[in-house]
Amino acid sequence: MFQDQLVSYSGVQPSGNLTIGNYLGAIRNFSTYSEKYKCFYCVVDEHAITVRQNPAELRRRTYETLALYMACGLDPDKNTLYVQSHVHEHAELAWILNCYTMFGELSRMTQFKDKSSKHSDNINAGLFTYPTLMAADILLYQTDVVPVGIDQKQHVELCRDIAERFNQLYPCTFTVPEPIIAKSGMKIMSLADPTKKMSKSDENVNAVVYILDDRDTIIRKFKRAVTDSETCVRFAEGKDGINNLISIYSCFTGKSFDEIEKEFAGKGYGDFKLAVGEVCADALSPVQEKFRELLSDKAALEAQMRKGAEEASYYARRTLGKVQKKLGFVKL
Ligand code: ATP
Ligand code: LTN
Repeated sequence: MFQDQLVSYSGVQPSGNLTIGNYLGAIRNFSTYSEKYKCFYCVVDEHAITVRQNPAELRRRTYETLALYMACGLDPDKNTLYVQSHVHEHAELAWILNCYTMFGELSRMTQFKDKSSKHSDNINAGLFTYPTLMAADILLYQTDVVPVGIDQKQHVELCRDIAERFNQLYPCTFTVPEPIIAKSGMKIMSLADPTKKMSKSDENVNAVVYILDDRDTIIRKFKRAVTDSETCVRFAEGKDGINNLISIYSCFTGKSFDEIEKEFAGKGYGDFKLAVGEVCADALSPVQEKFRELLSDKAALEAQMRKGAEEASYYARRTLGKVQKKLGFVKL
């Protein structure tokens, strides 16, 4: 909390084209906090380099991610939208928090285990200490709530542990944040392997629906989604593919699982897949249109980045100054 205002904070890596998992699990929910909270939403480019990135693509995706935040309804006058590397306090606080985070804690992070097995040729120290940089992001802004998909819950919990440990040694330094995980859309699964999370860095483009995919591509990808050998549309254990499609349909239409089962009673998987594709394409179409308009004006996006960085720096500077003082760093 900053000056009696509750704070919401989240981030997305510009590490690939954003997916409907990013949209339904995270970005779509961000704007619901704008009225009640002071909101900070960051494009976390420093996190993205824990995996090798092509510089030109990273730069392009940083602009695109900011434009998508805005296209998904985040008003830059009501939310602080900015790029992580523009606020140097993130990296500085991350170093300090590294000294208050245990090797064993970081070793238990499932994202580290997943990513180090996926990138076995590049298990760098940044990949290992990724969660302390994320904790720095969150704690710099005295954050109360962190809206994320369920895959990030473990990182937010570690952030809480770090904050509590720090507060015990140096009282009242940080607000201890809570993860907020939306009931629907918390984990959208891959269309090719519905036991795996849909992820923007998946090499199989057919496994993933991107926010910017055109209508025909979206419909084709849903048509090809892996399901099972039954024909009846119902949510049940072991039917991961259909369960995932029901969840997606529910997220886009607001209908309950029961209502969906009734709507498709007597119809086959083909009809259902087409309907999922159509509601998804309909929902994304206005986002895509706004995105194109925003991306065509790079100077305006840069002005937006500058404004966001200035706003964020003001808060980040205050918290970092407080931390440095508590630690005993000499202030000149
Ligand atoms: P990468 O493939 O590079 O690891 P990612 O697709 O997992 O990326 P992130 O940038 O790590 O995306 O995540 C941004 C936000 O989107 C986070 O809050 C994360 O929890 C959420 N998110 C990512 N994938 C999904 C998904 N499949 N379902 C629901 N939420 C998701
Ligand atoms: N680790 C997150 C992205 C992220 C984030 C954050 C989310 C970086 N910093 C702070 C919430 C709060 C991810 O991979 N999705």
